[in-house]
Amino acid sequence: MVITPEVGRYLAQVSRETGRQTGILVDRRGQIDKVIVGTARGIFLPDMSSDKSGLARLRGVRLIHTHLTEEPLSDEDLTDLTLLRLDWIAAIGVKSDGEPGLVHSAHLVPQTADNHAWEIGEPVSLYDIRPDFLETIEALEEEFASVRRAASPAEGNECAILVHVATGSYESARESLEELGELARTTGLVPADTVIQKRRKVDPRFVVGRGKLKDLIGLSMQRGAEMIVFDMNLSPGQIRAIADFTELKILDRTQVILDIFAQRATSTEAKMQVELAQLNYLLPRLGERNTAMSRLTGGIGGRGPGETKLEINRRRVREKIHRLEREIEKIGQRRALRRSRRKRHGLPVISILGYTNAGKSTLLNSLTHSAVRVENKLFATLNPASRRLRFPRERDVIITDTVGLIRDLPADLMSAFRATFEEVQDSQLLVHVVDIANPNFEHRVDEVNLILPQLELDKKTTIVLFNKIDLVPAEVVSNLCKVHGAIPICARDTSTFRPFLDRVHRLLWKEPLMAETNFCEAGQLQSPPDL
Ligand SMILES: Nc1nc2c(ncn2[C@@H]2O[C@H](COP(=O)(O)OP(=O)(O)OP(=O)(O)O)[C@@H](O)[C@H]2O)c(=O)[nH]1
Ligand SMILES: [Mg+2]
Repeated sequence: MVITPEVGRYLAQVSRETGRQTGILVDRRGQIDKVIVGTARGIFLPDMSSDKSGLARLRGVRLIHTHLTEEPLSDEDLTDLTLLRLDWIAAIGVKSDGEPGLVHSAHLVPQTADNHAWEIGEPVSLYDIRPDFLETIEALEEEFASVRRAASPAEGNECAILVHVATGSYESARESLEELGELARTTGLVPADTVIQKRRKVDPRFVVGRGKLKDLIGLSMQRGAEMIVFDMNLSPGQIRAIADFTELKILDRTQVILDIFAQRATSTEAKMQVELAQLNYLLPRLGERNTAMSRLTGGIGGRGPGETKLEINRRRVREKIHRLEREIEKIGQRRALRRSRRKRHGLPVISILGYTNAGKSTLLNSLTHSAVRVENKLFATLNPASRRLRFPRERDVIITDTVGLIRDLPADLMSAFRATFEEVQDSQLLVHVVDIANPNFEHRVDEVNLILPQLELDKKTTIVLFNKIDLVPAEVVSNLCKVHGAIPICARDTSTFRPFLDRVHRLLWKEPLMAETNFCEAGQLQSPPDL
């Protein structure tokens, strides 16, 4: 039984006598967990955040309360239902003689056509409430579980709702969300839904308004998501406030990018750099003990920086940061030594850089017949690779591949990876690779041009390469190249390299590539032993 008529009648009588709403929270076994006395208009539920039944699941508790004027469920009632993920909410109307009237009720539902998180039942008399309550709730739980399973097919893949708070245009919001979706998928999350909220100003506490947060909780329930990823960087306070309010795991863009880097890092140096960035990100977020913190430090799929699985505290994190900084500096010194050895060889250095996934490593591989990791994934390269390339007349150059750049590169990562870009500062020539098959390539060019000054690379001679021309109609390519002063290439096809290599040759040795050099056919490019 949802509620026995005796208890219902008793609640109604008490309410009539006191002139206040009264309610009970009942668990699945039918035990009354709490009794609550409200005001004439409403009822305030106790804080239940400590007895969580698990994210994105029903709480296992139903609320049965009274309404003095037999009014239907209020907005506050429906908010309680969603926020607390109650099994069921019912309002027993109280007649003037203290007898129970109609019972209004609602429960949460997975995906509905009209996108409401709840379903409101027909009002019935207390004596007509369906007796098969438990079965209904169990069936509902099963439905929620199957939504969750459908949303994240692989074990361990967490489902997330992606949220963009748009203070600018809708177009740029969509573009940015698309990229966040790519980032999320790269890190192993399954984007279950995306939400764009237009706001004049970001709410300083909750980023979006409380009403929107409530919708997000409903949506996450419906989609089986246990996590919300914000397409921006959140302050520690914002993450805490939102996580406390929603009881969901809250991530921001920085965390997603850090997680990708953490998964990608293979060399000791890259691992240390990423861990340093993660710890720097974490430090200001380690506050007082707080439920939001465990969600926060847990990272994605339980991955966090090295030691977070153990007991963490600020002092230990600080110590670790100092240790890492010292070690990274030592590696930097060794790198400097290598650099100076190269300088003694007097070889010119060409650095390839550009937005992530533009085709930088593919270009390096094709130029030097090497096998640097190429992947249709973001941040495939974390360890910059250098190779030697021989031009005619035994003219050798060093070609260096770099870590991909991205919009709003987290500051902590930026400083961690600054060292790898130091090498690039020695280069005579920069090659900026652009994936023109990406519809947003122009914005990406702008983003890279914004980052270059931060890496002190904006004064260098730069060749802009428009890559992946095999995916774009030829006349579009030639127009775009004219407008942007770029050179077209297909990084996978060395036969397209001639104009590019000719430009390199002119810039480095002030003379064109010899006409007779059949330089561009595969096999003609030489790559002598590496340094
Ligand atoms: N169709 C086509 N695909 C290309 C071309 N160049 C690269 N790709 C593909 O683009 C994807 C990314 O290539 P990468 O060379 O890994 O790109 P990257 O710039 O090094 O990327 P990160 O290291 O992740 O920053 C891979 O799937 C490549 O096969 C091209 O000219 N044409
Ligand atoms: Mg790469």
